[in-house]
Amino acid sequence: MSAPFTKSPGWLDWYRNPSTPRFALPQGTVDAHCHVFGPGAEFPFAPERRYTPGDGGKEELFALRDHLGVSRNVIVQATCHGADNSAMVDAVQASGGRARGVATVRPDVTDAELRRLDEAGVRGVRFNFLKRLVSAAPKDDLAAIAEKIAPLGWHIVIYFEGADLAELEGFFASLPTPLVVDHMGRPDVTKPVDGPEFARFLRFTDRNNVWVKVSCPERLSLTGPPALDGQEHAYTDAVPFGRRVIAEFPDRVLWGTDWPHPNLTDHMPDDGLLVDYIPQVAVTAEQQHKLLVDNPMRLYWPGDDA
Ligand code: 0GY
Repeated sequence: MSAPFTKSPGWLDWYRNPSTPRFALPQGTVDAHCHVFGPGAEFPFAPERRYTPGDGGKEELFALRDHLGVSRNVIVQATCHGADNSAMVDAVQASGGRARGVATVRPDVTDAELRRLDEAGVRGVRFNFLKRLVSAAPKDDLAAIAEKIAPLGWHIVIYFEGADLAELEGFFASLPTPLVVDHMGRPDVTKPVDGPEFARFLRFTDRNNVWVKVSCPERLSLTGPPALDGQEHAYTDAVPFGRRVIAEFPDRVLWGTDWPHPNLTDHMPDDGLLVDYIPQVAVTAEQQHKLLVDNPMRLYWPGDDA
């Protein structure tokens, strides 16, 4: 069956033959930020979507997991599926307990639906503030969702651009659950790591209920991936930001691949090289173990052994 969807013009598909990482991930590593796209023929993309991706289904995600040496995944609802969580939930349920989910829900979601999602393995909702991805949701609606999910012990994943934190942080501070920030709050990595914008982000993070994904150097970087001539390190301009967050908040950082990497326009990362990026920012074995195993296990599989 072929997908009844046409990919957005210029869409870059995920990298088919990722290299084997040179960095050996610790046993029990969690990829705490990835998605599934469809397949569109089975799980149609949402009418309100801002992009139409190529398919990237659960079998391919699980194959990448095994290839990289990852143990578990956190599958975050992608905006191309709107608030229809079927593809994400199907993947979580097919994982045999090795995946958790983060959903998108509307303010009128019922308690019965939330319980169903919880039983399926969902542990949070995502609030997205990127105008190119979603129409702005009224803050009252988001607050209503937050009140509904808080009793389940879930958290809220927040996705915003660094420059928007000043306007949003009062609202974030009012939310009643732990917060998990996507991609380090998307700093402008051409600005100094010691500058006022990132200082604001670090201050915001300096409270106990905020976690940070040290993810997506490929999305933040302007210097880009390693050259084909074998340059040793990738995404060097993002490194100081990742290092700083991990050094300051070693017990509340998470890592993820972001596979299948939506909306990249200039290159598609080799996921093996994204793993090799990790020791550039988590520079000790202790930092690496917290980032990759201890922290995500505490948030998504509390009480379980890695
Ligand atoms: C990411 C980043 C992006 C897209 C989405 O759900 C999504 O569509 O998250 C983006 O375009 O920056 O985290 O995958």
